[in-house]
Amino acid sequence: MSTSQLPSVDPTRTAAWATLQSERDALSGTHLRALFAADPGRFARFSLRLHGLLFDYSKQKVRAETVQALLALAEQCGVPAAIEAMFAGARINATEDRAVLHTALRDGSGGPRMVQTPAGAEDVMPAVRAVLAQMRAFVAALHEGSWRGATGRQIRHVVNIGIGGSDLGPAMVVRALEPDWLPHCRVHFVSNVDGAHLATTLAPLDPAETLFVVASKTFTTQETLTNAHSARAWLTGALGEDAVAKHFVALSTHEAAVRAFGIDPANMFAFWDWVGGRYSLWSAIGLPIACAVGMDGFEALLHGAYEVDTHFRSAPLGENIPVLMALLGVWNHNLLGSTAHAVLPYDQSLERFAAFLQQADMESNGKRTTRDGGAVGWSTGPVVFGEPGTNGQHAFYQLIHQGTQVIPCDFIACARSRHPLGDHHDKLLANFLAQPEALMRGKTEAEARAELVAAGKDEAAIAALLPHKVFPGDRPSSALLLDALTPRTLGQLIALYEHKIFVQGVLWNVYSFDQWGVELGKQLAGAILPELQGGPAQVHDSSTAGLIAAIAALR
Ligand code: G6Q
Repeated sequence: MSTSQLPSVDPTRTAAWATLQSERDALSGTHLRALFAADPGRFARFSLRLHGLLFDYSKQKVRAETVQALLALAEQCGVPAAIEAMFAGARINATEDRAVLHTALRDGSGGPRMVQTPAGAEDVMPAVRAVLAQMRAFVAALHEGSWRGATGRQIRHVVNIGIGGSDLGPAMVVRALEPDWLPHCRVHFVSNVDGAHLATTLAPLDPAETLFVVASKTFTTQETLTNAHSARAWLTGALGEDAVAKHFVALSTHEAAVRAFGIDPANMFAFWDWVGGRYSLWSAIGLPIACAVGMDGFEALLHGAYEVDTHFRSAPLGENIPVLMALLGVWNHNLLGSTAHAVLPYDQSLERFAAFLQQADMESNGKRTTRDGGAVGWSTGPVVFGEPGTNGQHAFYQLIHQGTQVIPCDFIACARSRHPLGDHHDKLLANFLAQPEALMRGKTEAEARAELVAAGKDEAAIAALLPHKVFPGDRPSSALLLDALTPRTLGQLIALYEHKIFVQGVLWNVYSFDQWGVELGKQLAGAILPELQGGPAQVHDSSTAGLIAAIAALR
């Protein structure tokens, strides 16, 4: 294992942890309402601005002393050194012996960015810029029509075939940037090995106008290769073998496998082992984004992320938004005991954001082994979930308001809509503001009683209804307010969460950039497949064997 792994620190044995436990006890009898009432400057004290973006954490259950203790925890767990190690290209993904350098993909400084290799330090920027130039030329050719399909027709549909990190990020971004889509070319995503996904996507498309982007870092992923082979059969069935050259490109780190599939390496867009799958939308994996919004749009996305990278690397911890997001998450999860975290964008364009974050967060920090190979003695990583508001309000918010568990929420909104329509956006924002206020304040018995009296209820009805109408409040949330959802602000938003996740991994003393659980899934399905296809039976538990037999009987 690399010697440049991050040091292993038990967060619960730091002095700051003990202070935080005292803070928890000190705050336990104090309602968030009281914290607001006691300090008219609370919003100003607990909010930060960055390039037009506002982060408000004043509705978190903290006071100044709590924040000080959280910042001390970051220091004592080595967060500043870890940030620097990541940006310096150290091989901090120690279990895979790799650097973590997705920030280089969006580095707009014009300077070098070094990756530490066993042979010494190497500047990655010439290769990064070369791929960006290759992407720019390809996207221009596609949109201008100089890259045409095998029959000479212009490409109207780009189908990205990938899964996990090679799907979720680009799919989320393309969906989010719908107002920026260029005309004449639509981008589609196929990820699931369920044949329905490919079949229903291809059904309305014409092979002569369709280009496939096979996105796979390893180019060995079963689902992606299965979909890619079926897509190839669909294409060659209509246009012949020679059509592959004009209808398939690859995004990968694995040139030999791309060649073996039959894609000319000239049509391959490379990236590198220091780009983690779930952090790869900034790399060649972002090609479908560039196809959808153009290369200028893609570079604006990179620029937004670069602005946050600069902030993350240079801002003092107390003014550092991703660091504070991470620390508040640890406070809620480890000290206050919440087990879930809701991400609630009041923006329909961000309908895939929670799904993207689920992977980024839960695959990164869903770990139980410390950096020195021991068992963690603290909880790592809440369950992340979410849906756009206001839809979620009519579904699962009930549990957030009145359930027995406290679920901290991130409320995300844009001040301006890209789809202005009557007073829709005012109503959306009214809900974005009302929900966290209600979670914070709750509704006291006296307030609930007054409402019931005003509604004309008699005393018996009031007595029966009152316990159900009380809301405890004191439920924490943060707000992220953007100007409008553009490539640049979306880049900022994603990078904030990426760095939050990184800091939490440092605090929880886990390796955030491996994913052995994903690898396990890849192994297990590969072992069972031959059995489903008539191969010899293997030894399984009785449930798995029973299910295999039942499938065979049904087919
Ligand atoms: C991401 C994970 C995982 C990966 C997919 C696809 O961080 O490693 O989600 O992205 O399994 O892998 P390939 O890109 O290699 O096909």
